[in-house]
Amino acid sequence: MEKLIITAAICGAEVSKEDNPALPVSALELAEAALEAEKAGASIIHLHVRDEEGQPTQNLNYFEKAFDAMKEIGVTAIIQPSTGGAAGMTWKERIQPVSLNPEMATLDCGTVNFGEEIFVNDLPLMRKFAEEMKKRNILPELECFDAGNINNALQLNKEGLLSDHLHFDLVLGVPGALPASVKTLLFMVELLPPGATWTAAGIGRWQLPVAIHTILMGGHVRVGFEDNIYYSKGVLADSNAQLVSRVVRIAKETGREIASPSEARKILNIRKGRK
Ligand code: KMH
Ligand code: ZN
Repeated sequence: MEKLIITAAICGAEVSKEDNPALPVSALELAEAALEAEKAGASIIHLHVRDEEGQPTQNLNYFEKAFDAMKEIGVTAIIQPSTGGAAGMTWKERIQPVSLNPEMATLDCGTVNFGEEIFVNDLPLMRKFAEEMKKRNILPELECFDAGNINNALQLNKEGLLSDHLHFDLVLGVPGALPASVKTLLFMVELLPPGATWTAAGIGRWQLPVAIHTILMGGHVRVGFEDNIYYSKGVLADSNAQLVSRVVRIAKETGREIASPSEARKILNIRKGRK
């Protein structure tokens, strides 16, 4: 099996310090959390940013500050900004971090109910994101919250809007979208085209079981506070790195080695020339 790429989704847009005081929000906190997660075994940092009030924002300045802080303290992992932002943001707000020419960025592949809200990703919006990423040689991580989202990604691919290598993130357990279970994970994976790589992320209490099954199935794993703030039932996680470390321990016990950032770049076919 390929070495395991671990993505640390360190902040997200939906949780707050009230939910877990260890949530990183400032540029420095994000950078420190990223470095700690990388040292624990993460090779991708999925990045959302917050303003001074801790509210989600897609403002370029905040992304720039977080990128700079990460570079400054020695983060070498792939920094993957979100273009999803928070439900309700316009596409113009959401697309801002793409102009930093990151190696990767998320590309959300369909409209879904997202808790009490609707996360809007129609095909014309998806095309705009895909075109901009293609132009800038950014590898999109194709975020799929439900089975139909995979079809949308394949439609973009048919239209020539994606890169040669397709990389999916199967996000299972968002309230309103596809629930997490071994059956739904398998169902999603079987819909993927040959040659594609995939990561899976389970929301809330599904983070750990999805990670365990994914390790055994040969996929890659995403953990972190964006998707889950607990270490175990009723016990808050101390840090994103703590969640990454557990995945590393489990993977090693099963004989699956952990990919370094440069190995992750090779697996994902991230070409030189990206920032
Ligand atoms: N916060 C969610 C509404 C992404 O990063 O691209 C969307 C999200 C996906 O987190
Ligand atoms: Zn996200």
